[in-house]
Amino acid sequence: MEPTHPSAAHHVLLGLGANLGDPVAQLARAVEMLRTHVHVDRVSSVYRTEPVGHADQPEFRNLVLAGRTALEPLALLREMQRIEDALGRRRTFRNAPRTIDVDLLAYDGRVTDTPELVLPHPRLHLRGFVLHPLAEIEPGWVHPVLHLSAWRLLADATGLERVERMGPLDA
Ligand code: PH2
Ligand code: MG
Ligand code: MG
Repeated sequence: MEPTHPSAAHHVLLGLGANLGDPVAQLARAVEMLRTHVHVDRVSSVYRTEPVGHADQPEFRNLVLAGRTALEPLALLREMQRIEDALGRRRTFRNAPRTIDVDLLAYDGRVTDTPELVLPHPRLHLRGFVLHPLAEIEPGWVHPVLHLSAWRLLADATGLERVERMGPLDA
């Protein structure tokens, strides 16, 4: 097994999405900016996904990355928001189109529910745009509340939005 630096010992899963501007370029830029704070182990393919929630908006491009960080969850969240701001995110309404969205899906096996942060992400097991890329890179990851693997969550999910795998981020 690859040695883990003790200061980057927390396993994290991040979900990224974009549907304004140049979505794939913004995903690539966000992944690069995240490398300052997260040792990135795996990045999924880019997926073209049907918008969930607010239907009348462009298709999304989504990916999931797995890595390790030394930051505590709220400190990581702050850095993620800084990256969203730097890439031109405007906060308008819930589920609005966005140049970039970076969500903390999971942090170690932590389970928490506070106004700032809910872990694991409360809807990750319901969303094809998370489950498909997650099952691609970490099929054996176990949801700490549902106690089901990513692969199982995807296999059992019904009525997911349309999701199409496009290819690697850098291709
Ligand atoms: N993000 C949302 C709401 N709906 N739909 C898709 N396909 N992809 C997303 O990333 C997404 C969404 C809120 O963050
Ligand atoms: Mg989101
Ligand atoms: Mg978000």
